[in-house]
Order: sequence, then C-alpha cells, then structure tokens
Amino acid sequence: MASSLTTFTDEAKIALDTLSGRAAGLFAPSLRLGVTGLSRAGKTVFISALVHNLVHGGRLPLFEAQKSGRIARAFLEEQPDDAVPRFQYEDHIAALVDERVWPDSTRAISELRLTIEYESASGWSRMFSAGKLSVDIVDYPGEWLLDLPLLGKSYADFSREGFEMAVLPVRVDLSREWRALSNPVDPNADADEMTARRLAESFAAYLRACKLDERALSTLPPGRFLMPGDLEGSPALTFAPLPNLDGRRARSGSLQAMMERRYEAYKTHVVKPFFREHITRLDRQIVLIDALQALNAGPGAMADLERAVTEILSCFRPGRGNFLTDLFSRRIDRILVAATKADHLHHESHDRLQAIVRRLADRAVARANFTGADVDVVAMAAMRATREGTVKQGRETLPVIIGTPLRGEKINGETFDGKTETAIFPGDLPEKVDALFDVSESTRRQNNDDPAIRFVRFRPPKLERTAEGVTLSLPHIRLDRALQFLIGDHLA
Ligand SMILES: Nc1nc2c(ncn2[C@@H]2O[C@H](COP(=O)(O)OP(=O)(O)OP(=O)(O)O)[C@@H](O)[C@H]2O)c(=O)[nH]1
Ligand SMILES: [Mg+2]
Repeated sequence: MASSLTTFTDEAKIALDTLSGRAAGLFAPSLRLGVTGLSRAGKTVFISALVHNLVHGGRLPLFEAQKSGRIARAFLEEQPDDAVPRFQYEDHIAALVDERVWPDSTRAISELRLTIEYESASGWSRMFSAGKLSVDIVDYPGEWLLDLPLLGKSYADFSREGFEMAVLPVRVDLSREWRALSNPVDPNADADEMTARRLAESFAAYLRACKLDERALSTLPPGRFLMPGDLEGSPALTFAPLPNLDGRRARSGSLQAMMERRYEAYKTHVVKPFFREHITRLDRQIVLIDALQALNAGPGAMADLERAVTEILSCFRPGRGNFLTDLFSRRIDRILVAATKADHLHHESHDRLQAIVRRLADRAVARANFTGADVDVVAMAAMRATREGTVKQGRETLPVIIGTPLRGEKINGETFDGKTETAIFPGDLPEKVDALFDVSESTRRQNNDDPAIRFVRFRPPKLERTAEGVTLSLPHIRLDRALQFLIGDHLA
C-alpha cells in the first residue's frame, strides 16, 4: 500500500512538473533523428541544409508549421551528450556558402541539438504556452553503418561471404591480389602477426578499390577498414576473412583463432558501442541513397547498393527474429528513404529517380522482412547546385540543367575548370527500372563499352545576397517534404 502511494505521489509530481515546466516554456520534448546513409550519400550536407533552412526561415512551402508561420524561432542549443563532439555546423555552412566547396568525408562522430519554438495549431495547447521541440541529430562516417550487419554474423559467416562476394563479376578483378594471397593460407597454421597484417592490408586495399568512383560499390564491411577514425593501426583492425573454414572449430593458438578473436573484439568494442549509443535510441530515420553514383557505375553497383540497404534495414527491423531487438530502447515509427542529389537531373526525370529508389526500398523492405514503421520515398536535393533551362538543338528543345561542374569533371572529352557555368543535358533515366538492377546487363555493357548514364558533379550554388549582404535561403529540392514527414506531426 505504502509503495503504491509513493508511486502515485511520484507520478503526480512528475505530471505536475511537466505541466508547470510546459507552462514556463521549459518543457521541450526531444526527438532523435537518424540521418543514415552510406559514405558520400549526402548526410553532412543534408544536416547542414536542414539546420540552415530552419534557423534562417528558408523557403519550405511543404513544411506546414513553417508555411503557416507557426515557427517562432529555431536555434542550435547545447547538445545532450557531453562526450560527443559538436557538429561543426558553422564551418560546414561557411565552406558551402562562402567558398562553394563541399564538406570533406566525415571522419568521426558529432552531434547537434536544434530547438524549435512554435505555436501549436490547436487552440487548447496554445492556451498553456508556446511549444518547444528539440531535434537531436548525429553525423558519422557512412562506412561505419556497414558494420551493423556484422553484429549478427559469426567470423565464419563473415569469411564465407567475404570470399563469395569477392568473385562476383564487378569485384573479381579487384579482389584478385587479396585472393591470391589468402587462398594458400592454412587457417590451422600457428598464429602469426605478419601474416595477419599482410592479409588485413591486402583486404583493405581491395575494399578501397571497390569504393572508387568507377565501381561505386556499397557493401564493403568492416567499415573501419575504410574509415578507421581513431583506430588507425590498431590490432582491432588486423584481421581478414580466411578461406576454407568449413565449420571447423579453431585450434587454440592458430591463425584462425587469432582472426576470430579480433573479429569478435571488433564487434564488441567498436561496433556495439556505436550502435547502442547512437542508433538504438532513434525515433525517426531518413535513409539517404545516392542512386545516381551507382547508376553511373552500372547494374553491378545498383545490385550491391540494394544488398547494402537490405542488410542495414534488417538491423532496424523491430521484433522477434532480430538479434539486435534487445538493444533498442525506442521504436522507429517513420522511415524516409530519400534519393539524394536530384538536382543532377531535370525535374522531368525526378519521378523516374523516385521510382528507382522506391523499387530499391520496396525490395529491401520486403527482403529485410521489415514491418512496423511507415516507409515513404522521396527524390530530393538538400542543397540544389543547379537551375533548369532549355537549349535549342536544331528543331529540338532540350531540357538542361545549369551549374558549375567541379574542377576535373569530364563530359565528352571536355574537362571542366571549376569556374565555368555550363548547361548540361543529363539524359533521361530509363523507364524500365528492372534493367538497372540486372547484372547480366552490366557484363554486356562493360564488354560493348557503350556509355552508361553519365552525371557530372557540380560545385555548391552561387547564392544571391541582399543589399545588406544577407545570404538568401539555401536552395533545395523537396527538403520541405522530407521535414514534414520526419518532424511535421511533432509540431502540430
Ligand atoms: N548536387 C548536389 N550534390 C550533393 C548534395 N548533397 C551531397 N552532394 C555531393 O555528395 C558529396 C557527399 O556529401 P556529404 O554530405 O559529405 O556525404 P556524407 O554522407 O556526409 O559522406 P561521409 O561523410 O563520407 O559519410 C558532396 O561532396 C557533394 O559532392 C546535393 O544536395 N546536391
Ligand atoms: Mg559526412
């Protein structure tokens, strides 16, 4: 009796606190937004553009709270986790806006808290006070995401899959050296540091080659091999798949035992803490996908991208049958799968881009057996680097995009200097989505050497300034739609 009384008083007190907190404008519910994406998908640019557009009242007609003028103020606040570095928002914006350069690849984790003060749409809530919502966002190197699926895989699984994937047509030439080095190795031989190091280095070199633009492959774990962060040179990274394990148990003191121990240590000390601290507490998630880079590289890259997205989604799948469920403290209820960099296409092609990503997401969702969250798809650009126009060619009028291609980008033998604005006809995305994923198609294409779909990269846009020198809002494509889906209901 006594204890339930305490509980009751406690609860009443908490309720009272909450109410008075809200009345004093102090109560700010928080929402953790996961910005998920493989490396170079556009996470850092997305976060920077999102914050800038909210803080500076950008043009966001599809974001209802902003459109109806209910957002009083949005600002960066001190973040909740002291141990995590702050997201260098000001530096990123300065680079994008003043220097017109894109941010470097992210090498370590960082975090920010964006607080939005708004007026509730409902009269009842308005009576108490203005509303306040804090959105917490974490930025990290995309490569690290590839580690999540490893949590569910034994060293033997990791080794077997490593060798299976290495002989796929898109990888077989790149993995040749590593396979030649690994195949003669006897897993049962005595553990030897030099052998372990040679294998690990060769394996990492193969993964790096897969990631380069021409192949643009995505499924490349372990992630720290590509982006070691503070683990550079650490023994935790000195392991690699071994051949011919055939379910054999490792003899103590053998190379296999050593590799297995390090693989397990990598999972326990590197992957799990990252996952537990930053991924399991998410409420909402946006998955950014750079489909254009994979399209550029051909169907092998598209199939690989689909595999990566499927494996990652399986990690977020709630409920039984997911080895990670116990780690989750919250449940993600909305996921937005976003095709990024849509500004590389004329808007007439956006529907097709969206269709490609929808097919990728649908299959990934089905294969990952993913249920329990609303999944939506959008083609967007967090920072629009181009504008649209038309060019007359003979009797035809072609829809073009106009922007400044990055220095060194090439089209039809012409190399750009990074200064000149150019109109480009990006071509049409194919109507038939299936062919894009058909790997046999890629072999044909590589043999015939007929050109794949080609895109060039652009510099960040030149922004207009007012007479007072104030930069106008950052241009984007459907960032507002993404925002509405991700946080709109929390500002109702
Ligand atoms: N045109 C255009 N390019 C973009 C956009 N967003 C990203 N990019 C390009 O994509 C590159 C990668 O963007 P980032 O935001 O750094 O990608 P990331 O996901 O943070 O990558 P990692 O930090 O390596 O994981 C940039 O350098 C730009 O070239 C966009 O909205 N429009
Ligand atoms: Mg980044």
